[in-house]
Amino acid sequence: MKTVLITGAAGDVGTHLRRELAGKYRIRASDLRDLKEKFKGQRLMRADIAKFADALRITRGVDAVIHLGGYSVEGPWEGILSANIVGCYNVFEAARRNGVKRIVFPTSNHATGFYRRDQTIDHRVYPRPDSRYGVSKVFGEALGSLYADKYGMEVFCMRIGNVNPAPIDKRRLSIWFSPRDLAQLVTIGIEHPEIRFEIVYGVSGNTRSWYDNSNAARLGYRPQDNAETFAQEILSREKPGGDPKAEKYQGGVFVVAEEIPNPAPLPRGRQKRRTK
Ligand code: 15L
Repeated sequence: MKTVLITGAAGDVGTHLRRELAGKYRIRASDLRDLKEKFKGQRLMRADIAKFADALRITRGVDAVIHLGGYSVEGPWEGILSANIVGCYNVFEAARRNGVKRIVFPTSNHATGFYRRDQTIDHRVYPRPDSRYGVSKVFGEALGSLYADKYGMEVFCMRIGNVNPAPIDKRRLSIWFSPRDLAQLVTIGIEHPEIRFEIVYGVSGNTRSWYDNSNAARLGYRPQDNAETFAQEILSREKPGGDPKAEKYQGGVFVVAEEIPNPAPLPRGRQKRRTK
């Protein structure tokens, strides 16, 4: 059985993934925080990926890394810089030094959030980040490309939409990613024998999708869920209005917001240095 490190394992996506992959892989769960939900055989390795020594410690002896750790929304530059730029670099570099070849990098729809909602984009479009957070995800994709080309690492980038048991609003009808589809795509990222560097969209088979996800299909992805099942219910409670710019672009409020409440707090001691 493969040993798989999940960074940011205490977050929502990490928790869904740990539940879905339990028993399939030996999961090493790493986070700054306590795990809200615990699953049999999964132990926490507490780490701050902004510290290189921690990144080296957690990546030792694993077969693959799923690097979820970091800021998961728009926020102050300092938090993004340390968790998503420095932290991401540390995880890639530590994995390389420890001889870990395979990295699954969950990037985000916010790497391309400034494409309009009337556009369909595929994995070859140039990035159009909608936030500092989106820029940090583009950085991670670029780093993955460098580590694949220069060091022969195998990097699978998933531009994730929104992971939830069900879509939560109209925008998410286009980008919803069910937990079981997430697990299927991540498994492809870990197991596919021919990954060098790939970008795919981490979304279910949604009728209203903004993505041509043919690259994921080429690698064997067959989503089982479609947000359309929930469309009537979601649309009936959707309130009209909203910021016209947010409504126009795929990234929604990320295209206008300077900060969105962050589910992953900064490590103690760094909080005072937050800037707005
Ligand atoms: C993301 O990238 C975030 O990590 C997540 O919290 C959601 O905000 C999601 O995008 C989204 O666009 O709904």
